[in-house]
Amino acid sequence: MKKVEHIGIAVKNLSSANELFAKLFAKESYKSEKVEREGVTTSFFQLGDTKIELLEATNPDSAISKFIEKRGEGIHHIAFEVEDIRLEMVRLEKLGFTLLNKEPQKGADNKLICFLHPKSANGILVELCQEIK
Ligand code: CMX
Repeated sequence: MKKVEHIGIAVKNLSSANELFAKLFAKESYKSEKVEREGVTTSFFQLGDTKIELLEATNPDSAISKFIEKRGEGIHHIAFEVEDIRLEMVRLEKLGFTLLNKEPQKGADNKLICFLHPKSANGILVELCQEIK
C-alpha cells in the first residue's frame, strides 16, 4: 500500500459539514460528487498528500444512513492507495481479509475501489483505491 489516500467521514448534512470543515482547514472543498450506486453525495478537501471525504446519504438504505443510525456521525472508513487493486484483492483475500466486492467498483474521485469488512480488519472499514489512468 502506498499511502492513506483519504479518510471518509459520515455526516448527516453535507452543506453544514462543508462549512464546518472549511473553517477547520481554512480552505474550501475542491469537489462534490454523487455516487448513485453507493447512495452517497461526497465532498473532498485536499490536505497535503491526502484527502478528507465527507459522505452524506442519499437514501435510507445507504451504508452511510445505517452507519449514522447505529454509531452516529464520525470516521467511516480509511482508504489506502494501491498500485494494482486486483493484485491487492487477491493478496488480502488469501491472508483472510473479507472483501466486500468481488470486482473493483467505480468510486468517487476517479478511483477503482474495493472495501474490506471491518470485522476482518480490527473494526476498521478499509477501502482500497487505485487511480483510474
Ligand atoms: N466501520 C466500522 N465498523 C462498521 C462500519 C464502519 N464503517 N459499518 C458497520 N460496522 C460494523 C457495525 O457496527 C456492526 O458491528 P456490530 O456487529 O459489532 O454491531 C457490523 O459492522 C455490521 O456488519 P454487517 O451486519 O455485516 O453489515 P452492515 O449492514 O452494518 O454494513 C458494511 C456494514 C461495512 C458491510 C457496509 O457498510 C458496506 O458494505 N460498506 C461498503 C460500502 C460503503 O461503505 N459505501 C459508502 C461509502 C462509499 C464511498 O466512499 O464512496
